[in-house]
Amino acid sequence: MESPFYVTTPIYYVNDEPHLGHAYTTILADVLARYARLRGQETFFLTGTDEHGQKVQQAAEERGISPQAHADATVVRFQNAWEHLHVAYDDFIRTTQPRHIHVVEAILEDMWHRGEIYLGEYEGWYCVPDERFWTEKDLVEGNCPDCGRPVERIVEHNYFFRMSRYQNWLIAYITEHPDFIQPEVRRNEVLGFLRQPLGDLCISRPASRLSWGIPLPFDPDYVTYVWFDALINYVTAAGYRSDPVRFERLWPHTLHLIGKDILTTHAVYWPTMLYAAGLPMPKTIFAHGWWVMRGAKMSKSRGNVVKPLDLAEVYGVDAFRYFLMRDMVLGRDADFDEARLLQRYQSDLADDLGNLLHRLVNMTGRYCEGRIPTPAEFGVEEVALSRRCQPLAAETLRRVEALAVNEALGGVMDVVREINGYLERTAPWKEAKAGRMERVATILYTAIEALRLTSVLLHPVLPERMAELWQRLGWRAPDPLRDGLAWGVIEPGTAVLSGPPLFPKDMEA
Ligand code: ME8
Repeated sequence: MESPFYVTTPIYYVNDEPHLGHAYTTILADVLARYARLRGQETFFLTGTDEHGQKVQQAAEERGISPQAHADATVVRFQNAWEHLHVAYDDFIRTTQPRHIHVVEAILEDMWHRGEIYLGEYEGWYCVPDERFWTEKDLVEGNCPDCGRPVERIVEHNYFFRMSRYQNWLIAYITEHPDFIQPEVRRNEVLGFLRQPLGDLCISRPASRLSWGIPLPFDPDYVTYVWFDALINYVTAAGYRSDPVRFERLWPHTLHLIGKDILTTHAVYWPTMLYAAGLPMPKTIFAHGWWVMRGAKMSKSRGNVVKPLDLAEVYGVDAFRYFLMRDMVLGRDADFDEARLLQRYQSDLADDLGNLLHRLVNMTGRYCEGRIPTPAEFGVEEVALSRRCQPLAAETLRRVEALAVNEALGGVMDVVREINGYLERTAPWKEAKAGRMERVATILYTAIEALRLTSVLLHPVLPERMAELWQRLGWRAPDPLRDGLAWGVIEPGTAVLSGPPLFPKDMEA
């Protein structure tokens, strides 16, 4: 039995409009989940929204509505965006849901009773828009080091989690589990951070200043710090305290996908919180790079935010997904360049893949009465192509498992190009002219079967376009889809369908 696969995205601030960065992490999680399902693993893919905190409270006040009403109105932007981008999550968690609030309360209560939380005094520089305290030395010219805006001096009583206790444990755990924080550059960054003394974590905010949060069960004058609340979403949705059997089965196989901007919260706060709560660790925390524009991080203040839905509108949703997956080496930053998207679209999708289908359907129409032909004897070329195809599924799934999605896609597209090369060399149109129809049948069958196999391996990235391709080939994809990963699956005799190009070239007009 394959182990289960549990993948999470960060839960996004409900106030934000979905942008390219959100879309990237979410599509990546979707692609990994779809490949895991293809492998036959029990798969659970979670995304959601982070709905408490100052920013939501402020935005609601500005609109003159309750924070909950504000969250209810804005969450749909994420839900609609994911639906539009063909994201098939299994669960969407909102931190304002009772199921989550119960778990946060239970964890706080338990940690309070076991002395993991104490009341102390907090003094520091607070950045209101970022909802974060900074120390004197963090400040850049007296301003918030993150957003550059002015900070306020605040002294107050607050509750603290004894995070400092777990510094040595965490260093040892990270060192002994090389898969825990990935990629290596991020693991080293965390270990570097842990060379400084680790303080305790302030986990409350006075309700007088911030009321939009989960009240501490042992002191209702305080609400839970938004990160302490938000991180817990991952265990809530996996069934912690509601379905212990499922939780035990899934949790040790968790992959948290995050952007590198939220590494410390996930790689330092979260593991120590889990450890203090007596819970096991997730398998991997993977921090991917940023999409940047000419070297600069996209941000609203810089005015260089890419709206994913606008791009998907122009190039088609699946092509947009393909570009994001093909062009980012996981872990590194990638420059977002629309010219590159266009180039990928035209060469990989329109020329290599779409055109191949078009040619095969046309030739099947012309030479084989529009039906998938029965092959005769395989020659050297056919044996070579089928040998190239047979290990492709295992190779692709292995690369995806190692989180090398761009390489996996590169490998499949190499085979698509080889099918084109095979057709050029075997030239079925010449064989037809010479009246060697058995040879035509063998060539078309082999090329169609090879294309069908590659299409199953591209389906996690191009779900809608590949379903369309199957229709054109008259192929009814089996359930489970993995049965379609074998060689020799397509049935001779099925009618093919001609239609408009899979990836039209005049879309930018
Ligand atoms: O941080 N390139 O939510 P958030 C790639 N609520 N990915 C990017 C990106 C970019 N330019 N910009 C953003 C939060 N992202 C918290 C998370 S989790 C318990 C709480 C992605 O709405 C990336 O995944 O600010 C990043 O981690 C996430 O958006 C931040 O989303």
